[in-house]
Amino acid sequence: MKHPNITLSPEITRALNFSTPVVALESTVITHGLPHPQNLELARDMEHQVRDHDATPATVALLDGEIRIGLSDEELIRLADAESNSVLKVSHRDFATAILKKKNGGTTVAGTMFAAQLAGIKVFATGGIGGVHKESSFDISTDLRALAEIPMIVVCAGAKAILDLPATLEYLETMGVPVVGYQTDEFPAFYSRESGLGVSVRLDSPREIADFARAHWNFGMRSAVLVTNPVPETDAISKSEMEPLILKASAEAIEQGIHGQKLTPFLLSRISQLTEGKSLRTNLALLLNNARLAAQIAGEMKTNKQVKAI
Ligand code: PSU
Ligand code: MN
Repeated sequence: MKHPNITLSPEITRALNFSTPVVALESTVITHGLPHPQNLELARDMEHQVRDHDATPATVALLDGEIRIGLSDEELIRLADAESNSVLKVSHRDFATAILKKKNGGTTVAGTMFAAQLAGIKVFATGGIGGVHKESSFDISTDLRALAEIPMIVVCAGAKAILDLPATLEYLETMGVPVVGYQTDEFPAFYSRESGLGVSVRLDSPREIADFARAHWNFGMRSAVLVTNPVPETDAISKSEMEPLILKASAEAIEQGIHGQKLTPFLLSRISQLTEGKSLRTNLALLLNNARLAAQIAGEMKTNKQVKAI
């Protein structure tokens, strides 16, 4: 794949040329979603999880205005060490800014999907997708538009619980995005395994998910397949425990006038403080759990003989 602004690492080029499994990983979680030094450990651990399950990790980010797919350890360190106000949070509208001003940037779910599809990557792991915010129903993450428009399997632990989850699910339904529950009938709520909301289909194995995605795309659909993978029970925090803390953090955000790109990072870090770090551990656990499942799905996308280029 040749694109003037995109550079693939030699390892990713090889994996794509030989059609071996590749999993895209986002980098906003490194630059804006987690504190230092957990962000660097997480970035490395997610790559390990993917490798341990026989796929190649393709972390996507912007370095000096160049879109990079597949990073070296030095490059991961550069991103993780950057102060969050010196590095951009790159979604669709921000690519040109980063390219023109030669900036470093962490790509969001939407930004990562956009870059990964240009390289031909079909499977992507994140923590939780963005959605419709509670604080303002006009604050709708570009992640939802990307899910509507980009054919890719996106593995997450549901939408972040800080969001208006019913509105987020309604939006996905309107946009024709299937919401798969992995071994569950219930839409997971990021920190919690339960939300009281349903998924559009339950599937119980990576193989079934790969078959489902092929059926969706071979039939002509162009949207993503959103796979929701509940956080492991040992790391989950119950909905009833989370709810008052989320309400408190949300009220503080309104009081302090925090909105736009800053809202999600503010809420995540405030909730981590309010739970004395417990929610941070949950966030790390669900990210690793998603990397693992994504690698297994990527393996199934490649091993099944019916694979058809899309
Ligand atoms: N998952 C996490 N932590 C994060 C994110 C996902 O565990 O910080 C990031 C993703 O990059 C997602 C972004 O795209 O949060 C959503 O930001 P916003 O609500 O501003 O669109
Ligand atoms: Mn937003």
